Amino acid sequence: MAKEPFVSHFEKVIDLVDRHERFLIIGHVDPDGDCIGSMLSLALFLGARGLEAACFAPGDRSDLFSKLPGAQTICSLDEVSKFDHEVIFAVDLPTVERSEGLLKPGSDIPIVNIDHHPSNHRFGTINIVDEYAAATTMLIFRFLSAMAEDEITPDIATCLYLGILMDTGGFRFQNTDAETMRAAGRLIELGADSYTLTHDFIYMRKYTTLKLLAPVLESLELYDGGRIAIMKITNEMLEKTGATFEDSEGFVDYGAAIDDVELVALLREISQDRTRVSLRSRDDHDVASLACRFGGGGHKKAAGLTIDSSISVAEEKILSGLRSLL
Ligand SMILES: [Mn+2]
Repeated sequence: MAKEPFVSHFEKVIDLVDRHERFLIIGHVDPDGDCIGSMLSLALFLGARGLEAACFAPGDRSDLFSKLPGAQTICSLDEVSKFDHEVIFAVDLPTVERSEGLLKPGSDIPIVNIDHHPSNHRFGTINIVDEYAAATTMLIFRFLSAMAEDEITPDIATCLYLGILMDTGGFRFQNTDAETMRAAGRLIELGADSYTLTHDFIYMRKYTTLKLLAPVLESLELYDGGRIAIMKITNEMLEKTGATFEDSEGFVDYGAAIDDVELVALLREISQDRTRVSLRSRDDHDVASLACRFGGGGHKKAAGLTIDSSISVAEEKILSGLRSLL
């Protein structure tokens, strides 16, 4: 956590909440558990105050999220385009790109930018950005606690806990520090069901996920004496197994689990001339810097990007990019 505790920022946001009634909450493309947890916890908190909150994140998301409390506040682009919001919360969202034109920095509508990506562009009217926070929900939790901890219901605690759980990989990643565990403990006291969330979001795998895992592991190749691992998901694999790309959440970590592997890339064929790449780093290599070279972003140890070329051309580009990091 940053030394600056954002107290003065929180006061400004509390003032915004007190003076307005309609809030749009925007997350990043293909929202993950932290993004969804951030959006829903805020929406539930505002909703319980009699305020209107609508959530939107572009792209795809796991069906699993639809059973979370507050999931009904997630809207389509069509719905949010008609929503006459007065304030925007951008959560777990490092840049305004791919916000479907909803985020217009410099317009009359204030933007509260709450995020933990080091690559965050600080595009908000108020920026609560702390790259040392394990999850964006850690920052939302701090904000809601500053506003009114007694208004954090078990449903809100559940959504906040989910963000921490997912972004720490079930409390296994390096970002799992004492403050993360203290926050998780407090959220359990406030009603988050740790066992059920861990079971549903960390342990459980769909049948199609396991079917897809087989060819993806088969595709794994090691380079540079085993220091680099590259895995692939092709459309053919998805068709054969009946899986979707969302079923592959976490697959990249299998590559990182191999002894001696320092860098991992998982390439996903989107079309014949478009490839999505997830990167992971062990040790000290900065994959966010590589992702940025291709117009992507993320964290030092986990980043993503899209390349406008076929999966085989993308593989060559990424392999040489990863080699440049060694
Ligand atoms: Mn996050």
